[in-house]
Amino acid sequence: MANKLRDAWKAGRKTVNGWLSIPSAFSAEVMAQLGMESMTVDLQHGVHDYLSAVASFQAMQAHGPTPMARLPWNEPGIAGKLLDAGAQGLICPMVNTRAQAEAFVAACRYPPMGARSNGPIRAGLYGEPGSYFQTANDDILCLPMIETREALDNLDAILDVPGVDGIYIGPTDLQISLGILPPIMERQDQAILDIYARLIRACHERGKFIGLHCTTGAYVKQMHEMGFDYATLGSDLTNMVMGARAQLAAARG
Ligand code: 3PY
Ligand code: MG
Repeated sequence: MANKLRDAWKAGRKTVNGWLSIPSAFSAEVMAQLGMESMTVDLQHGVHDYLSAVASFQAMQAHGPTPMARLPWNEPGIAGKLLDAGAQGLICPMVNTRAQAEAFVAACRYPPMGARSNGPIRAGLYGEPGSYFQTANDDILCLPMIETREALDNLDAILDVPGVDGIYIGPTDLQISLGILPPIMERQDQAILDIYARLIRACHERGKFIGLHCTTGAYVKQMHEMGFDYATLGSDLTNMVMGARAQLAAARG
């Protein structure tokens, strides 16, 4: 089975990623029918646990976004469980060194590329019956997060790890690490945009993909135009709050 998201990026198509923080299959289903190319269940700062993540993968399946998850941390146990449950891409927070990137890749790939254990209990339902093991190492997207000064310093070493498909920027942790305070998701400061430009160049020189976390459609568009392959459009939670707040303000006149 191919990964539609990887195919889109290879073809040069910019994609929008949905972000699920609310531990509800219904929320996942409603988000999934909006037409975003991928949908990421957040087990780090989102309220999801393993079972709500599984239910969210089930709920989004009919609508076809590529199912992804953000790990709570760089830990192979939960990485394997989320892949077995059907995640076709993992985003891993706080990958700061080559060794940490190698550990993350090892958790996502079957031997000889990695050390993932075999047992795709739900993932095996996707694609041709019995084909999962043959294609998983090529299909699964392995996306370490670059969100510290240390990760910027080790960027080349992280990107050069075989099996790293690309990176995902955590704008607020990156700013905290760099001392650019207060942390703001959609900064326009030239210093930050210059870092983003350098990261885009480093990824694209190697044929790797790059995305980041955003809150608004306007910033997603700006980041796509800047060269990002994918960008996250807020979350189910932030979109709910922003929509409700705007309508409440309109109602109160
Ligand atoms: C950050 O801003 O650090 C993030 O991880 C966004 O998800
Ligand atoms: Mg972060």
